[in-house]
Amino acid sequence: MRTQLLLCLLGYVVTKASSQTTSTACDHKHIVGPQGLPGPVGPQGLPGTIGSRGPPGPVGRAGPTGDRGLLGPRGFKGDKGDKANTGVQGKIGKAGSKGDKGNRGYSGVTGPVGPKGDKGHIGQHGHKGEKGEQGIQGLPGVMSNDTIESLQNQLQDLQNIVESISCDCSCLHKRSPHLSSGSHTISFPGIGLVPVYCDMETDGGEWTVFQRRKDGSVDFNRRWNEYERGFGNIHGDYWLGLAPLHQLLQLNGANELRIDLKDYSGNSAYAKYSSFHVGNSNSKYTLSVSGYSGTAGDDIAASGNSNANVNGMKFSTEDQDNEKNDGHCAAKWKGGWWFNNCHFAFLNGLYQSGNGWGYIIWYTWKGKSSLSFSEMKFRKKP
Ligand SMILES: [Ca+2]
Repeated sequence: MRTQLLLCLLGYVVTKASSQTTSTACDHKHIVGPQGLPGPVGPQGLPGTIGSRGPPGPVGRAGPTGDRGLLGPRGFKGDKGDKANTGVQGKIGKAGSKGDKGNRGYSGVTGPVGPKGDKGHIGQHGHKGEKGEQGIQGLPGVMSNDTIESLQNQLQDLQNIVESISCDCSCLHKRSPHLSSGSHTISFPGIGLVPVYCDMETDGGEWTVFQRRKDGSVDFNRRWNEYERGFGNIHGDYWLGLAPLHQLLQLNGANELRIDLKDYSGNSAYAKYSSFHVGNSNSKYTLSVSGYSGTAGDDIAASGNSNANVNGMKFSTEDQDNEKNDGHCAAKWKGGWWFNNCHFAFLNGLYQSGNGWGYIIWYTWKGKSSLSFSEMKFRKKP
C-alpha cells in the first residue's frame, strides 16, 4: 500500500513537471493518500490601487484669542458740525455805577391866571340910599404844576449857589464822596461863578488845582488884573486867579500845597508843602509856604538860598514890580510869579523846550532845562 502511494506521488510529480494532463494510474481508483503538507508561502502581491478620499472631518474647536493689533493710522478730519442752537440768555449783569448828575431842566411855564371873582350883587332898587351888598371875593387862581416845578428849580439853583460858595474840592468831596476828577463851578462872593479843577486821585485826592501847564496853548505873560481874576482853559493851561485862591485858602484855614512836574523825557517829580497860604490883595498876595517833602527838591522855601527863597514874597507881574530885584523879574522873564531876586522855580515861564531862566523850570530837579508839565494844587489840611 505504501509503495503504491509513493508511486503515485512520484507519477504526479513527473506529470506535473511535464505539464501533461492527468491520466495516471493513480488518479483513478480507490487509493486516497494522506493529506499533503501545505505549500510554501507565495511571493508578495502587487500593491493595491489608492482608495477614494474619505468625507471631511468635523469642525475643530475655536483657537485661542490672538494678541491685540497695533494702533491704526489717524483718521481723516471729519466734516464741520452743524451750528448749535442759540444758548440760553445770560443772567442780568451787575447794576452800573450811578450816573453823573444831569443838567438842570428848563424852567416851567407860568401857570394860567385864576378866574376873576364874581361881581357883587347890586342892592335892590327902591329904597334910596341903601348900598348893595358887597360881591363875594373871587378865588385865587390855581398854580399849575409847571409853575410849581419852575419855582422848585429856582429854589434848587439858589441852594446850589449857597452850597458852592467858596467850597473847594475838599469841601465838595465831603458833600459828594463819589465825585470824580474834573471841573466844578464854585461861586465866590464879589467874584461870581468860577470853574475849578478837582484832582480826586493823586495822593488821596481832594486837591483844588490852581495852576496847570501842559501844552503851551495859553500865554502866561499877563497883566496884574488877569493874574488876579484868573485865565486859561480849566482842562488845559490854566490859572485859577489870586483872588479866588486867597478866598478858598482863607476859608479852609490850614492848607497844604502839592506841585507835580514832568520833563520832556517823561520823568516825574513832586514837591509837597505841609503849610501853604496866600494873603489878600492888600498884601499883594504874599506867599507863605513851608514844610517841604517830595522828590523834586525844595526850590521855593529853602532857607539856604536867600535869593531864590520865595516864602514871604509878594506876587509880581509885568505891570507890578513887587520883587527884591533891582530890575523887574516878571517883565524880564515874561510871567507872573512870587519873585525874590529872582527865582529858582518858575512855573509860569515860557512853555517851550529849551534851557534858561525864562522857561518853566525847577532848578534843583532839572537845572534850567525846561519842563513839559506842571500842576499846582492845594487842599484843606486834614
Ligand atoms: Ca524889582
